[in-house]
Amino acid sequence: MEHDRTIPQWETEDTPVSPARRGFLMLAAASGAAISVGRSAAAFTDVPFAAADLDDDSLIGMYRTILQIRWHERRQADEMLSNPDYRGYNHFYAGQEAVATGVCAALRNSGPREQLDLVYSSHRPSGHAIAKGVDIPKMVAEMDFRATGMNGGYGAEMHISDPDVGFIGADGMIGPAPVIASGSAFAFRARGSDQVAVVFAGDGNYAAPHFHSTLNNAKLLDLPLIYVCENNLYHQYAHYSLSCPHEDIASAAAAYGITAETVDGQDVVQVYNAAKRAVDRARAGNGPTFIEAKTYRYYNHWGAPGAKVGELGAFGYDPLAITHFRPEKELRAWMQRDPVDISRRILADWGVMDAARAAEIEDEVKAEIEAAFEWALSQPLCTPEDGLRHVFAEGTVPARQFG
Ligand SMILES: Cc1ncc(C[n+]2csc(CCOP(=O)(O)OP(=O)(O)O)c2C)c(N)n1
Ligand SMILES: [Mg+2]
Repeated sequence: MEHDRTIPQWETEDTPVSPARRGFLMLAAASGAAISVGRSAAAFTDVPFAAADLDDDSLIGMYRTILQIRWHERRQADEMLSNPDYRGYNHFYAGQEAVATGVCAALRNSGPREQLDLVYSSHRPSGHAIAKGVDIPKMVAEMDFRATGMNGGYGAEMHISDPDVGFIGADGMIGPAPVIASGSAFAFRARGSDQVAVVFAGDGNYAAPHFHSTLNNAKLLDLPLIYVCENNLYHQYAHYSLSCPHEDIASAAAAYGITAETVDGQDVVQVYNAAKRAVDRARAGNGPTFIEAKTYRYYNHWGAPGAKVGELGAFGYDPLAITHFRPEKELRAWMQRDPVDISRRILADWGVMDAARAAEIEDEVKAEIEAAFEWALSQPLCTPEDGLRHVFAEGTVPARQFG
């Protein structure tokens, strides 16, 4: 289907957006005026022609992915709040969906393993996993320690992984993941492969030494590494200004000589554009990129305290908040710039999808997630012995010379 997203004759992919489209983008940016993302909201007006290389199906696919992440979380939060037999848990990603979705839409997520782009995730992994294309029912089963889960049920949230889609996995340690991801990027370069390694890490990673050594080495070796810093303002309960002297963490990356940009993490198109530029740069052998996405999480740091069944987000009470709570009005302001609403509005404006189709897709996603939970929660639980499987190699291992 053709629509007004087609590049007009006087506009090339390199020229800035047309005045009409810029007006729309400014309008979208203005809706975030209550939020202090200052520079990223202003940068909204400067984005080049948006997602020009994506066809309608891919654009709708991004909207669907955002919804899959959202409804998986809402369903899981409800399960945690209402079902005492449910063992699963999560560090919820709701509010940040456009970041994982926009980044992974620019990656190679299927095909032979040796051609896949790799994603290294964090302790907040389910959004990254869904965006990279993992099997959702199997992930849901894994999160509740079911034997048929993605990793046999003994990994659960903090250890989900699926190498078949290039999702290397969650990582409970704050710090090391970027170093490990840069190791993959080094391997790609050494092999002459055009694969790209992506690491998602929070604002809390800034103060870890790994942040700095990773960026230094990535630049020195021109590695095909994309560092996605999800700046959701807090690490657990501490505002990032307590551990980072920069308003934009991207400015720290720039000091290492790395191409760095700050994007509005609530706008999937803006995230996608930045990721696409970064992937093209990496595949062409032109080295690493740092993307700082300004975003916000709707639930508390871990689990569902403060949340209510059937309601999005968690307000106030959190037993883990030993210092202070984030202001409720800050959370409510960010919820006004919801990634689901923003992507729906953009696709409607471009004539890609009308309101009826958008609602239909949301219903399909809800049904898909419901079926995933129904299947997963009927699966057998793993046994204590399962925890010992895959620890030692079985059978005879041929002698191998290392080094
Ligand atoms: C080395 C280490 N120290 C402390 C922790 C406990 N911890 C888990 S998540 C977290 C905060 C991470 O904040 P951020 O990087 O901003 O990610 P976000 O939770 O906001 O997604 C901390 C301190 C840990 N997992 N690893
Ligand atoms: Mg954070």
